Amino acid sequence: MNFLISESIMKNNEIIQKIIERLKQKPGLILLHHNADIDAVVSAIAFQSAFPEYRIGVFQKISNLSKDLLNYFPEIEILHSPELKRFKTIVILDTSTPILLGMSDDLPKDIIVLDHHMKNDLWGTELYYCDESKTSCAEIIFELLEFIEFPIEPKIAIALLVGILADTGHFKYATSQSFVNFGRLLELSKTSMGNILKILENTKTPEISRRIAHLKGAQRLIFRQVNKYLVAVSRLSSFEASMCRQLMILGADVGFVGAQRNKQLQISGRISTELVDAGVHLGKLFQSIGVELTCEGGGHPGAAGMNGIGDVEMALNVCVKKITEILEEL
Ligand SMILES: [Mn+2]
Repeated sequence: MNFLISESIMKNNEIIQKIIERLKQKPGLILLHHNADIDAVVSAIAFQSAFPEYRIGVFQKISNLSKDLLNYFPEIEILHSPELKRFKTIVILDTSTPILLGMSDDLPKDIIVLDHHMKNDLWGTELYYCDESKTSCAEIIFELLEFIEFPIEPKIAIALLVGILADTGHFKYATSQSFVNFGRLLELSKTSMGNILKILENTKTPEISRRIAHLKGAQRLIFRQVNKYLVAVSRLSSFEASMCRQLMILGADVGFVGAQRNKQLQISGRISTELVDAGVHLGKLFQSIGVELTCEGGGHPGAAGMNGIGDVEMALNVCVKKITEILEEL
């Protein structure tokens, strides 16, 4: 037994064995959240390398950054709005709740879910492995491949490295285990750190639509000061998560960006690492606001989101009110 095998995999050995058994039923589909980010896409690429009879699918679209990354993996094909019935097994990666799949079809009962966001009971499947201690889904897939002793090719290692780098925010949210995994993958990748950084750097094309969204978001920005903290809020119809990052760059300690799409609301949020270190967990905050507003909320301590039916203006007000209460206590 490999002594480096993740503790979490060992602790959940029973469920992992069941998942491995279920994966034998082919053909299968690897399903990603809509607007699939880099971590989701590289996780799918690595997963597919070990399970070639699985296709990769997404409802709606993958993110623009992921599209750029796929230039490095021209052989990868992504199915758009795949017909679920065609597949015997469905594996959902990097997706914390069903609504994030962006689809209306009913999911089969025995789907497999592999995730690293906040654990919840919305999936209704027994084959749910969620390791919240991981800063990327890429690490979960890496550990799983190691566990089944699948030989990881350099190109797959590169994909996973890019995923870890992206989801840890260039290691800002990395744990010691992320570094262990990163180091081992770097060795397997037979390439340099510089090259990995370059790949991720090249995927950052701020296309004009994104830059226009940022500038509009800046125009509509409002903020308030709570003790020594700055809370900034804006509204856009797209690129909310990206705008949230811009708010942080501008100096906000907390950023919320909301979008209203017909009856649907979507809110992205971020808080500074200082607030995370002080014990604030934005994912948990969104989860509790979600319960109150009958939306689905969740995510990481520092970056999280919420969506559902409702009025975004009202929901943003609730977010600001709740975070203000927290900040006043600090
Ligand atoms: Mn992820």
